Formats: sequence, C-alpha cells, structure tokens
Amino acid sequence: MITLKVDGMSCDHCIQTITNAIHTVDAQAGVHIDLKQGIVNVQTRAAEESITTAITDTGFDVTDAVHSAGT
Ligand SMILES: [Cu+2]
Repeated sequence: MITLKVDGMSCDHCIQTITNAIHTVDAQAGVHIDLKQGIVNVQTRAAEESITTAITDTGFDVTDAVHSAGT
C-alpha cells in the first residue's frame, strides 16, 4: 500500500483524473482518495515513483509519501 499526500484535489473530477492516471500505471490498482485530507491510498505492486510520476504528470503535487511494508 502506498499512501500519498496530494495537493490541489478539490472535487470528484480531480479524483477521477488521479484514479485514471494511477490505472495507466497499474490497471488493477485499488485507489482510495480522501478529498478532505488530501490523501491518496493506492493498493498496487507498481513502484511508488511510477505512481507519483503519474499523478504529478496530471498537474497535482505529491507533497509527502507514507511507506508501509508488505505490498
Ligand atoms: Cu476537481
């Protein structure tokens, strides 16, 4: 599981944009986004850099990452 702090998310469209971007890296990824907290949780085997790059390429800023073992 990858947990990222993402700046600039404000609505369902942002959620959709980020979810789609993550799915271009890993179509099987489980994505959960907490809009109020600015948190993106990704259940994936893909590398964190790949996910982060996919998100930043859409124009959002990834400000922090929380690592957890066992993905
Ligand atoms: Cu939006």
